[in-house]
Amino acid sequence: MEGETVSGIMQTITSPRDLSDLSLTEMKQLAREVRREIIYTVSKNGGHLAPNLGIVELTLALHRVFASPRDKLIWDVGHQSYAHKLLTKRWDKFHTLRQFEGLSGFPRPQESEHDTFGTGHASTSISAGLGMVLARDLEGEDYRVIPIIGDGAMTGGMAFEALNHAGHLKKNLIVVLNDNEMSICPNVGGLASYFTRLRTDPMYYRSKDEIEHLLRKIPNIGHAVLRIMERIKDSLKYLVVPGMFFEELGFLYFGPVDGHDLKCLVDILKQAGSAKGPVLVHVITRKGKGYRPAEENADKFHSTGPFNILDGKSAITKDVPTYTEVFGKTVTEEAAKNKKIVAITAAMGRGTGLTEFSTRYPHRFFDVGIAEQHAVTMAAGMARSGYKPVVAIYSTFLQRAYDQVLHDVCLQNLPVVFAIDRAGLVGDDGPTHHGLFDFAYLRTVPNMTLMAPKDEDELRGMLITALRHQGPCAVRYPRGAGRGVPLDREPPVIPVGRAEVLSEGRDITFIAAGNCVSLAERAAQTLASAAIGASVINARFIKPLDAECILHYGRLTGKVITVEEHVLPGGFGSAIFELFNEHNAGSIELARLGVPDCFVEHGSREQLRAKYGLTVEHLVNRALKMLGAPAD
Ligand SMILES: Cc1ncc(C[n+]2csc(CCOP(=O)(O)OP(=O)(O)O)c2C)c(N)n1
Repeated sequence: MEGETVSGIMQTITSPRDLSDLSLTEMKQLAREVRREIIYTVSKNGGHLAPNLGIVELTLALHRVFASPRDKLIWDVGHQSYAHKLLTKRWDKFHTLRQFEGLSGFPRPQESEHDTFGTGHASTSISAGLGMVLARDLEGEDYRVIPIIGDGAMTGGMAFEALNHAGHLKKNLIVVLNDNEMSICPNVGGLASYFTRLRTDPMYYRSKDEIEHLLRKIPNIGHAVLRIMERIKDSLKYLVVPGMFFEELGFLYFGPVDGHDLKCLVDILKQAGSAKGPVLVHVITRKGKGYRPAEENADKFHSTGPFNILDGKSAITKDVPTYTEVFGKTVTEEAAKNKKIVAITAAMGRGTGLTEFSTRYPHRFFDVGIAEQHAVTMAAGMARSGYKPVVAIYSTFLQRAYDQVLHDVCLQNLPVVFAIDRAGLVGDDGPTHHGLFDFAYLRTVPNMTLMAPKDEDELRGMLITALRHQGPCAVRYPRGAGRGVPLDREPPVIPVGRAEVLSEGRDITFIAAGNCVSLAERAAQTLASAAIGASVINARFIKPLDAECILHYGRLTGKVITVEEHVLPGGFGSAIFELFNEHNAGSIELARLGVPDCFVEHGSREQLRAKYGLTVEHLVNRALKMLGAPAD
């Protein structure tokens, strides 16, 4: 099928400039071709289906009106950039989307000159755009800068900070708001309600120009009214101008416009392109547009694995629960026993496994929007007031709330539980989404207790431990299915700072963190068949470390290999190194296995683990090398 769909209009597009030669009918045909290609490729490779289907016409219109790469399109989050990729000379590689060494699922400047700014985390586009605008003006150049941001991403604090600044600077900037009423799940907050009012009140469905135009048409009266309108501008504005909020910030507001009507889109973008100062174009789109299963289940199809095109059913069968599911179930069970437990998510209720909690305990569930910083400080406030907040955030997104973790939670030693999902290598979403830095950024903060479970049953125990603990506690666990271990026993509370010795051997010690424990166990088994005795320690706590146990086995064997799915600088192995250093145990030979000091690309987790030496074979070879034996 690769290349098979390169037919029709798409074949004639060698550069986005070619779009300006197309008739409206041809543009519509092109939109159909682009949609078909996206549906087909995502059904095979997985990816962000619904956001991309919703933005096809808008992408076509943007490329028709603006001259990329001279004009800068900046895709907020960047998960909706598939149509942009297809129109910017990447059609032939599109079948490699999200695959190892293939096209990224997000904009990457290394991939194309049309990807002007790398994205993956939400709410950055307006700040980045404003930076480009300032550079442009300092250079005396005149290209257009166009951040495209969703209504979900607009709930992030950074977006507000940037709007506030841009309105003040009054420089030419065109912000396109792609409003589909959805974040991953339905969007939340006052801003979302405001957008709904803009969308639904027919009174609002007129642009300011349109109103002026209409008034001018009325002989005599029209001009007089316009003059009065100027005088009582502000009060009248509240009545007839829709985007008052943006206007107050200093933006000229255009819209709302139907985001699937190519002609209207092109017209309004042209107007916006010639306006002076910052403008905001409010575009209404439908998430999942053109593929019924995605339209009906936009949250499920926000990001999907491979699926069957005919019925939208997942092509992946699974019988082992994911870590996420086990977390969700456990926290819901615990909430039944302890009414002080509340759950907080930053727009990732489904992704973090909190759906059941939200239906069972709607008053104790808080979706704050894409606002990780606010989520953490809000949790601190609730903890201060006697509650037990569980803040469930992906490892990569918690990076954004580092100061809130440090200054608002840990400094006051507040009992907030951080459930850190998608830790380690996440696979096909790539460098913006791998959770490879959390040991480093959390273990340096005083008062923090940091755990990583070896399997999904231990996750339950750690969660219960964290819920009983009287200070900040973080449990970090990986994406995907657990190890399939039994989950029938009552999970025990784990003594804080106590590691688990899984096997004893006198030749070498593996000390592993989280999901790398199983690698160490299998490596020890392989070594045993060569009469080499390896001790295997499941660290369980990254902080505080079980110093006694680790030093004992380190001294016993004299050789230690640490294993972690995390970057080596500042990671778990570094913590062990510091421990040995503090206890004058520097004579213990130490090798640290993990991800080197680099950003890891996208690919399957197996491919990435193989590339970065996180395989049983690699562990065995490293042990043999340390023991002076010839490696395979
Ligand atoms: C800082 C951050 N937190 C969470 C996410 C996860 N995330 C990816 S897309 C998305 C929803 C974005 O909604 P919107 O901007 O409206 O775009 P849509 O998918 O609806 O087109 C979220 C929460 C993220 N990318 N970045």
